[in-house]
Amino acid sequence: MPSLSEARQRVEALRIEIRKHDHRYYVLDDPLITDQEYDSLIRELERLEGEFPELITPDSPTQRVGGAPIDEFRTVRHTTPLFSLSNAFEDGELRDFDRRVRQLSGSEVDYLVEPKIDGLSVVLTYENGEFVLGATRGDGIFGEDITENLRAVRLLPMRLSRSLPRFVVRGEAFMPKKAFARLNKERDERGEPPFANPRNAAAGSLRQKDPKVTASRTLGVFCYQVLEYEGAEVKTQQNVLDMLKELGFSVQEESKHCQNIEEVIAYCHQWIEKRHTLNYDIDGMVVKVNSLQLHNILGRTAKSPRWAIAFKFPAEQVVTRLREIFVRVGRTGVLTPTAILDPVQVAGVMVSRATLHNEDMIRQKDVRVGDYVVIQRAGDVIPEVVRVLQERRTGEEEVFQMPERCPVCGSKVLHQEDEVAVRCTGIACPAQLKELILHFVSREAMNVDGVGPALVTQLVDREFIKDYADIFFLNREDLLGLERMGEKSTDNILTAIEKSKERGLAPLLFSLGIRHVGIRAAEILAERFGSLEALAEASSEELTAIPEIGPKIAQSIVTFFQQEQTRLVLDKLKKAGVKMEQEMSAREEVLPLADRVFVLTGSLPNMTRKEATDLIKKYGGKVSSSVSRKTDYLLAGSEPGKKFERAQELEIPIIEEHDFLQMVPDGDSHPALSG
Ligand code: 0OX
Repeated sequence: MPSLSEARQRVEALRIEIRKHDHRYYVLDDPLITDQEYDSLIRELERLEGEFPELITPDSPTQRVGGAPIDEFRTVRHTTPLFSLSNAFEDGELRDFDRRVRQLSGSEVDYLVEPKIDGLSVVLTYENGEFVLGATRGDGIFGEDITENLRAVRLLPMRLSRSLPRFVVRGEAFMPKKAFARLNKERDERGEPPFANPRNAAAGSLRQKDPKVTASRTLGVFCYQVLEYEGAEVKTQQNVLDMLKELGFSVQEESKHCQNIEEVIAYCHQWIEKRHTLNYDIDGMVVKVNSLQLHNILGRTAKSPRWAIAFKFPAEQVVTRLREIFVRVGRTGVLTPTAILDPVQVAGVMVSRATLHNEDMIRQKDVRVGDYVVIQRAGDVIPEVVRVLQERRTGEEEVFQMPERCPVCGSKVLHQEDEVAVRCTGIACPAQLKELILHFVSREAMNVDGVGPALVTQLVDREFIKDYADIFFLNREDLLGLERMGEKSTDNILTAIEKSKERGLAPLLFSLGIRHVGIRAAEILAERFGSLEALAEASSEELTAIPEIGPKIAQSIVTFFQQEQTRLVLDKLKKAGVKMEQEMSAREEVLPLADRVFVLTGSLPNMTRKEATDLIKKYGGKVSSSVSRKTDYLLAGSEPGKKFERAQELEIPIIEEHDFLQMVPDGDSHPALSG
């Protein structure tokens, strides 16, 4: 272990290093190191701070996600109202603005021109140099307190480079275009609706009730206006930006000082062409009178300051013909329809494909094959179809049908009612194979130690494995021939594979990758059916009769076992000697309510609270007095109180006495049922 002073030096060096990489990544979009290398810096810092907690400071990059999830955002009244900008769409409007400004100020005027970030306005308050409050703009008078979420924004300083008694600054939060593209791709793959553009994605990320979700999103904030400050006089907007930078904020680097309005106009026009070269969306340029003294003289109208105006860029949408709709299968099995277009230039890039996201979107927009469509680049990254030109239809256009079978492996696809996504149900589908195998070997599933992403990639790419059952037929030579596989690691893996055959029914069921069957459902099913064969025979009715198995899980199980591929793979598992039954002794050992947390409310029809509590405890469960995310069931009687509402809010299963008695072994003969 290093000494305290060695640790302090290293911690400080790491923080500087990490901040430098944040800047390269978020502002310059030019990272110097890989994500893994970045993570290892963070981990090293976390480790040192773990060993020496006295070195933790609130501005450390590790201290970003503090708060627990909240139910509602607190409303905050802004200490200084936040005005919005008036807009100019044409050069003439900029000249009119300049004329007014010069008239009112009685002199020639110079300007500062800044790209206008298309994000959402936030207000940040620092007291004695520490970040204490972050709020959305809201209506300019009242905003929402999103402090905890803003803490998760890496680019935002939690402590200023010098301590000022009170400092309030306004900035724009945004999601970089690449991060937006990545997020929407993941959402498509998970069957979640995509965000329409980076601004919505940034707003959605900052309005998360759980700061951990915000922390998982890539966001930046550029600051541009000081709302409250006491200190040495600052004379111009240029000085404001310099001061913000010096205090540790990120500022947009492309602002320009212009001597007159013609220079302003020329600079704005340059950016109409250049806007797409930035890694974040800008929707115009903000033209500001440079002198802050003039800001006071010019004042404002009811809504906007007279010293600034936004020059808005023309929208970039183009029309082209949609020739075909092609269906791609993602790594989690979601089918994504993609439009194949006659190639056109959009925002400086040749485009020949556009995402249609999902079937619902195609129906909503009534997109047909052969249509003329308006396309635009959402966040300038992935082009999307905005709308159809109905007036150009000839009647020859064809309505698109989502295929009933996976275009990659031919298995049936499943479209569950409350989901937008359509998924392939094949368990040997090449598009999903790597994910399926990684899940199969993971700790809670078959727990095959030593098999990670790098190995799985090699096994699949070399076609040693075509489905997860093939793992059990790997031989020593196969493994030894792979990169970075020595004798010892090969033997360890072979031993782990052999051992996994004895994992038992519940982990096996979980490992199969049946949609919606998590580890808990797998345990319940193993308990009920006792063998894989028995489960494979179960009907939807039998399954839904089990209290915790809803129609969605049931449908997914039934479809799974109906597939030809499933049968082949399960046969192989059986041949390999994988244990597919639950041993009776194991079934009895596990108490039926082991670790389940119950909360009681209201009075039960036939039992006292004490009787119910004793029964829960007898079978391994616990009773808690209040409903939280840790609660598994609310056992509700008549006249339930607040706990009932809380359980509904948290979507915790609410059961009645009758359901409860079904969950315990001697429940059927309990006096409550007979009496
Ligand atoms: C931006 C941006 C927005 C604020 C109130 C008066 C001037 N989205 O990038 N607003 C302002 O300044 C306004 N500057 C900006 N850069």
